[in-house]
Amino acid sequence: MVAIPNELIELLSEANHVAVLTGAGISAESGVPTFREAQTGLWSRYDPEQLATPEAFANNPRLVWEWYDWRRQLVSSVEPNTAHYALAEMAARVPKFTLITQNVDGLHQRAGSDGVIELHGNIVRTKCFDCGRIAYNVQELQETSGQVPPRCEYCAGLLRPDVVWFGETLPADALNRAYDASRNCDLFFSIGTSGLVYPAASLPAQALSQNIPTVEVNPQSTPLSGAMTFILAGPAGELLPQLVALAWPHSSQETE
Ligand code: BJW
Ligand code: ZN
Repeated sequence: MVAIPNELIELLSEANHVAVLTGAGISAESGVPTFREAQTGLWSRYDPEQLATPEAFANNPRLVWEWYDWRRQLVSSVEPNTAHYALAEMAARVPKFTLITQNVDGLHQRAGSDGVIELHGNIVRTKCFDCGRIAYNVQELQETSGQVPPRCEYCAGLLRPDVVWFGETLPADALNRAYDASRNCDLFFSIGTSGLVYPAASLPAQALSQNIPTVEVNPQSTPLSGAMTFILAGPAGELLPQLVALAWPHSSQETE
């Protein structure tokens, strides 16, 4: 059992602005595989890092499309877990709350979180590899053409998921808002991320540069751990509900 420090409980219950960065680990307890832990079944022989690149798509668009199709189906078949719900509840308790995610699975939104800053896009959306336009009728395009991936209605370019691959830039507005929140919050959480992928991994350092206390929630240590003010070394699905219940002992029961 991981002990939650009283100092952290106090900081959270008194915070005016909490900023949270999440990664794949927060969805692990929903059954969504993380990036850098073993994948299962059909896709176990592929390295996700090798598939999440424009080069991989250019070399083998069908393989990459089918991998995302598999992940899209997987994500739609699972439910948000207690960690996603605890963050939605935290948002309702603090005056200002900024939720920044690297995840493309939409599980925060399905747990009731509003205004989520999506740094790496969303797997549900599809766009054109060439002209960048969003495609809305992907299923229909696929069925009528029989092409995998289907092609753009405007320029006949290949369609791809609207996510950010290695070497691609993050949406500027999302990144600016994430930097701003990380520098201006009074408590910063890094939850379920290996802290290996930039620029997302630089957000905790932004908070620390302003002497803002930082918290890592992760069963494993990461390159960020050494700099963190608090470490909660365990699964987010257990620790976040505990933390919320300790910070707001009376109110959390009343609203459920
Ligand atoms: C639990 C748990 C439980 C398990 N509870 N926890 C600076 C330095 C070095 C390199 C770079 C740099 N700046 C840019 C780069 C290059 C590159 C990069 O970072 N490379 C590094 C890998 C070295 N970055 C980029 O290319 C980015 N673009 C960019 O910077 O553009 C400007 C530019 C352009 C051209 C040249 C140079 C600069 C884009 C990065 C895009 C990342 N995209 C992906 C795929 C998204 C789509 C998809 O989902 O398919 O995003 S890769 C993948 O990694 C995905 C994730 O969002 C991201 C982060 O992974 P995450 O979430 O941390 O997952 P894991 O699996 O790594 O970790 C899970 C953690 O959970 C583990 O720690 C577990 O212990 C933990 N856990 N169970 C809590 N129950
Ligand atoms: Zn196009």
